[in-house]
Amino acid sequence: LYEWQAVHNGTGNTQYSGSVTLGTAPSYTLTDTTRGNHKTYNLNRGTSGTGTLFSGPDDVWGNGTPSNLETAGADAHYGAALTWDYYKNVHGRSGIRGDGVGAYSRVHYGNAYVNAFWQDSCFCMTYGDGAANAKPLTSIDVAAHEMTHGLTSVTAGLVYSGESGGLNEATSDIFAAAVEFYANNAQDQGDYLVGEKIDIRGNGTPLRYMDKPSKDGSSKDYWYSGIGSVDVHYSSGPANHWYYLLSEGSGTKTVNGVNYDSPTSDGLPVTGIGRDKASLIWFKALTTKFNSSTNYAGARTGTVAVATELYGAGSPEVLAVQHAWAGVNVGT
Ligand code: ASN
Ligand code: ZN
Repeated sequence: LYEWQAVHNGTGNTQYSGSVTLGTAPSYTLTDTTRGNHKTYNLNRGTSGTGTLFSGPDDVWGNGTPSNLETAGADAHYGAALTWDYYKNVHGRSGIRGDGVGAYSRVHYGNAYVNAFWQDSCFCMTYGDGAANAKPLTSIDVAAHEMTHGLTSVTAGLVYSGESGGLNEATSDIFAAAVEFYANNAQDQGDYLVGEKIDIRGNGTPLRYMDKPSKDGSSKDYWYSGIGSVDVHYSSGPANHWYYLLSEGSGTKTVNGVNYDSPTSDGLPVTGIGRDKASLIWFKALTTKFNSSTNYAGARTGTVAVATELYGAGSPEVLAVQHAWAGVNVGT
């Protein structure tokens, strides 16, 4: 009539998030029975297949250093669990497809591979070990970024090129930030930076900045005609910037000890409405308004429509959405 599975809570000694609780299964594997049986596999530097499901004689995973191969598994498993919890508890969505079924994660992809990625074909996300195999790309924000590519794929389906590609990337960065704040992890506090833990540049700076995207040297702060021809990780800039402006407002601000200074293209100030409302507006626009070819103008129309449904025409929230778009040079 029904299957009963013991809920196990293992301990993960992660590299980026300290000691955390992990959903595991008996005798023991990284199988999260309360989150759609999300599993985490060890590719052991291979680049194909699923490798081996992390398993071991005890329910303690990793030791906080990358030389212990379980450590990256613990980080990835934790990031997937947080992302699952965020979508379920904040947006009422159970799993990427909303069907209660987990994806899966693969760590230790390749040798010193400096990237992570989502694939629709396997409904899975994969992480390299980073430079010198010392900085696996398994931080909370990277996990949430990759898993969100799955969500985007099964909802709006934003094509991964041109302006829709920039919006696809921004969606992953926006929820990467939202999940990191939601996690409230003492070792990895929420911020509007992407990849600040994984040292992908080797000089300690983040991969991307949402308050002023051009701080990375490549991303665009403002929309312009032709932005669709730049790499999607740079054309994401205006939408990341919009999310920051809508959440926190323009100008200087310190959040969780990080200093931000967010400009606007028109020089006019934007008053933020808080991250929770900004995230809700983007989630509802993604899942009910956007389609595969939505561009920046369409993102403005869709988010204004959602804010109007949620908060009413002429509400402060609608005005803030409009002002934040104007601040990144989308409409006036
Ligand atoms: N890490 C990259 C991303 O998720 C991989 C890619 O270029 N698609 O955006
Ligand atoms: Zn991405």
